[in-house]
Amino acid sequence: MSIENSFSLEGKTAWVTGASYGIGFAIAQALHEAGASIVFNDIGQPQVDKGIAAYKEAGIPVHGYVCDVTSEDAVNATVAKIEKEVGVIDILVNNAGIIKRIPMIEMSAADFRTVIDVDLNAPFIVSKAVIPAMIKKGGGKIINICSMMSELGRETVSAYAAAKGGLKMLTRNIASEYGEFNIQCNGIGPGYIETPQTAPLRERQADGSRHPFDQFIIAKTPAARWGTTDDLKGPAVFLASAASDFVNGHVLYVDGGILAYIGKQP
Ligand code: NAP
Ligand code: GCO
Repeated sequence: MSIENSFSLEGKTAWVTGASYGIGFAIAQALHEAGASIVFNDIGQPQVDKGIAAYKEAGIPVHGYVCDVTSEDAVNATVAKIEKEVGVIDILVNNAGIIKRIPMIEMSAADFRTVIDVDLNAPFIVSKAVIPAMIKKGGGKIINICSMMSELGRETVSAYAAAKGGLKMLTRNIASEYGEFNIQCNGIGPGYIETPQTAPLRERQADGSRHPFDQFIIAKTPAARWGTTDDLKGPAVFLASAASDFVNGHVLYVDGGILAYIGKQP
């Protein structure tokens, strides 16, 4: 296979969960540009409609579905619809995710459970729903969107770190259990990326100065910048394509070097 063809996704169907905007939208754009048919979902029709409009503006034909990924019934029904209306899912990107930034001892068990539900239980539910058809088809690709918090902790994100740490191990376990069926399950671990999810960490201060956390991340990142969703496009195509057929159970950190760096001396 030529190196160019090994990165092609022509003829493949890709489902990127929670991809109305943000990282999921960018990954869907990249998979489309590599040739895949794109499916996405969101938790309500207004959000799906908004996403469809955004994809249309970007010139990307998509299939949008209302689906709360924490609901096994909703996920199973959506997979059946996708398989009927689009085709068997060749590439699954478990992107949908939330964060609640609350000091642990102030966090309710309900809030903790909600984050675990979306960020860890949902990737289990969705992966479980798509793997049988991948096996029948002769293989597939699963990409779990992990995090710096798959490796590191920090104040106020206990539930998120627990979920993303678990997601790293779920990634390794799916790779272990289904690798023999030509299913590769890997993770992408974005660093700090400019999206709505991190907007509160980048807000300008009243005096116009940068947010203290913004300055902290710049000092912790060798690239001395926040990532953009474009930085994730190439890694996503690599892990979704035949170019990574012998890569399994790996988390590819796209972090500008944060995990390698002690941080710039103040
Ligand atoms: P975002 O801007 O907050 O977008 C999250 C998306 O997930 C939204 O479209 C949201 O839909 C959807 N979603 C949330 N709960 C859902 C549910 N129960 N069912 C279906 N869809 C749901 O987040 P992002 O920054 O793009 O992050 C995307 C993924 O990357 C997340 O897993 C996040 O943890 C991870 N990540 C982000 C960063 C970063 O720096 N931004 C770094 C590392 C990892 P609604 O609009 O309806 O809420
Ligand atoms: C936070 C941020 C991070 C990023 C990302 C880093 O509050 O620390 O939201 O968690 O979202 O996960 O990789």
